[in-house]
Amino acid sequence: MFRFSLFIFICIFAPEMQEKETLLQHIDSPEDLRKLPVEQLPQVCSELRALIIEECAHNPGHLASSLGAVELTVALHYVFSTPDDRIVWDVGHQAYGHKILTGRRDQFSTNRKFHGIRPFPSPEESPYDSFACGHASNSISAALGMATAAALEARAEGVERKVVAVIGDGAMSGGLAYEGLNNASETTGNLLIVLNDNNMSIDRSVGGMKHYLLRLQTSGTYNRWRFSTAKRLWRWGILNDSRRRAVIRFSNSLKSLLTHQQNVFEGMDIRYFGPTDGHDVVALVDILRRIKDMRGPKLLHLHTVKGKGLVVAEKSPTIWHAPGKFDVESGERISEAGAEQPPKFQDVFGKTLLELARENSKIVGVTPAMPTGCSMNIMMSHFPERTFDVGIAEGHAVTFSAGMAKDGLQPFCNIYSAFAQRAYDNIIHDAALLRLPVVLCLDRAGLVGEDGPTHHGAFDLAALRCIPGLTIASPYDEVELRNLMYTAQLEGKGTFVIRYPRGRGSRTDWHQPMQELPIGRGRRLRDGKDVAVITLGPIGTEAARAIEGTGAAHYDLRFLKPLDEELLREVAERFPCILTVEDGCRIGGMGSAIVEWMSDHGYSPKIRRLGLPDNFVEHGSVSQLRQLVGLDAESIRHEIEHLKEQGN
Ligand SMILES: Cc1ncc(C[n+]2csc(CCOP(=O)(O)OP(=O)(O)O)c2C)c(N)n1
Repeated sequence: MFRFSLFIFICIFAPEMQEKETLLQHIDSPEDLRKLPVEQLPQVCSELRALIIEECAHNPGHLASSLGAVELTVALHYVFSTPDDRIVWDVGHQAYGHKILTGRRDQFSTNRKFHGIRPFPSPEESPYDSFACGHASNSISAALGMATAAALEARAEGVERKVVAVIGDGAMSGGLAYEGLNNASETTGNLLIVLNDNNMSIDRSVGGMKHYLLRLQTSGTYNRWRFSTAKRLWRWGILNDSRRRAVIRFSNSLKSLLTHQQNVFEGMDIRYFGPTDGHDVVALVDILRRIKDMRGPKLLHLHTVKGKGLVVAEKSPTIWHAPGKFDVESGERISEAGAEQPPKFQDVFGKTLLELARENSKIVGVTPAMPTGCSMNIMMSHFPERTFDVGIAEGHAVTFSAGMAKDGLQPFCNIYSAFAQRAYDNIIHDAALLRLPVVLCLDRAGLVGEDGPTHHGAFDLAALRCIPGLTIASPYDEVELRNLMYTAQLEGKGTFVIRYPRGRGSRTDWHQPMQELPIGRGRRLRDGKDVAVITLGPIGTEAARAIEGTGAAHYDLRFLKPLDEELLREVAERFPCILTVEDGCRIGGMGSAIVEWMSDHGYSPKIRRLGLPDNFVEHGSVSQLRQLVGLDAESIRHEIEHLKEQGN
């Protein structure tokens, strides 16, 4: 079925695109798009969709979300005067069409590649990218800030730019979005929130808002009547800014009465339009034109289909959220070769959690919207009642876990390291302060590769190290990950952080019986002289390659907190030079902890610290980025040799 539909799609569009001139070829900026008659927009959408599919097949990225937002993207750039009017994309993973229409068509083949265009919109790349993207649910707050700036500026200059936030129903589950909505009701600026509702996050959307949005219906006739009446009242001078809110409130109450339905957005004094079909580009242009000059906060609710236009993606949007390479003709995903590869850390986490949950009935799993991404879906399929996807809500995930821990359960809360930044106070105040037994597993710690600076798990070690009472560990390999997970769920271990990276580990024999590890104890992996290399976590395997043949010793610290003082004393007394290697920021991380310990205990060996630099590391493959920041085996070896020379 899929092959057939893809075949039809390619038959219709691909030959046309090869042989005929396309409209897209002539669109170098939204200015060019705006010169086209509205009737040609469906063709632009088809071409845009075909180009996104074609490129993502070879150069993987966030496919399904971008396919679902094609018509919306075209309509927004057609109606609004971008870049002067602002579009703020939430996450920005749906913005490939936006990139292509805003002067990056020819560079789109470099999307996400080292030195290529960025994975998410960024004002550093284009004036059309109005704000930082990557972490969910910030668009409403940022757009409200811009609308406020525009309103204040307009008082001085007389022209007011329009600001549009585009947010998915998944991102709408994040607390920050509600904070933005709550505050938005106050604005007199021209703010439009477009709710791109496809009933999907990466996995299925969850929670009350999802059910609410599914039920929300309004009358088209009523909306049309309200548009024209409001316009007339403005023209006659009856409606003005000071009366606007009272009139909106009155009309919202009338609407609730007529539709027998409360509308949560209208309850917050935000004008609500929709829900409407987000794939009818001509109708979208019409509605945007009609609402774009209305001042104050308004929300346009669109129904879209994630993966629209690619049948297999429409059917399995979770897999096709970021499917990797695929064959355009057959539609089959191209899997990595080699049967005997070590597993991904996330899968070892997922399978081990299930094993532990079978033995320990107090174990529960919590994920903020990443059940597939962190492999908690494995436990979820066996113990649905003990596994919780809480939506894109990292802070809540931690506090919710802490609540369960307080009353006797043993939560494993898994959050990507970079997204856990959102939960900093929750970790301190709600978990660590009471030493509650929450096991916080930080997936995607360290360099993550193509997703770039917003997604590198760079800061967790430095940020968490100063929190009293936490245990912080990182496994050298998959077997160690299992042992740490086993240890963390034993009685009396308090709040326990385990960080591990994206991607595969180093062992195919990972499925070993689990054993308890002594808290705060590292190990010597290799003895040597002159230089001691101390590593934390799987970056140690890269260091082990570098150490080969240099004569240096290798210690795996295993726990950043508490520090293994015996190990550090041995190193201080036996080695004149120490090299520390960590896959996290140099400032404040493991190297800093060791420098502090040495200083506090009266030792003064020569110490070199390797880690992530004091700048946001760009995107590229992990191996390219390791070379860039000096964390590849060759750079590490070079540092060892350099230290040896200095020590002699
Ligand atoms: C703070 C944060 N948590 C998690 C993620 C991972 N993430 C990226 S996209 C996404 C789903 C977004 O769903 P939605 O907003 O509905 O957009 P859709 O992909 O459905 O178009 C998630 C959970 C993130 N980017 N930021």
